Amino acid sequence: MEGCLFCGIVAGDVPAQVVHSTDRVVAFRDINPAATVHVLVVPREHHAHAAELADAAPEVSAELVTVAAAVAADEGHPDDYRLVYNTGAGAGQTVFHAHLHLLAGELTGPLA
Ligand code: DGP
Repeated sequence: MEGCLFCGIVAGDVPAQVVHSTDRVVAFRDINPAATVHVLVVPREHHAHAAELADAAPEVSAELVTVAAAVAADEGHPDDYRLVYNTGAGAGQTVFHAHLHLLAGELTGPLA
């Protein structure tokens, strides 16, 4: 989607530290980490938020969780991590391309 930051990252037009990618999903480090491990897992296809993604592509929605688990394990936290979706500006969503926050290790700041 034109003008979407995370579509730009998925396309490789905006630089990001990508840690995992599949045909349908990309995972990259959050630019403003709130934990020692803070990775965003996003669908390649644009959907505004988690519920819209789950409605349109439930299998991709599930894949975000399995990719997050794989990244948590790769980062040394196979059994202890948090998964967060902010949905709506009132809940702190600032980028309107669905993204799952993976947080592990020590919390170092608030989630935007
Ligand atoms: P949310 O507040 O749930 O919409 O989370 C958006 C997250 O995106 C926030 O934690 C900061 C992160 N973010 C914003 N801009 C960039 C960027 O240009 N690159 C990366 N890697 N992360 C970004």
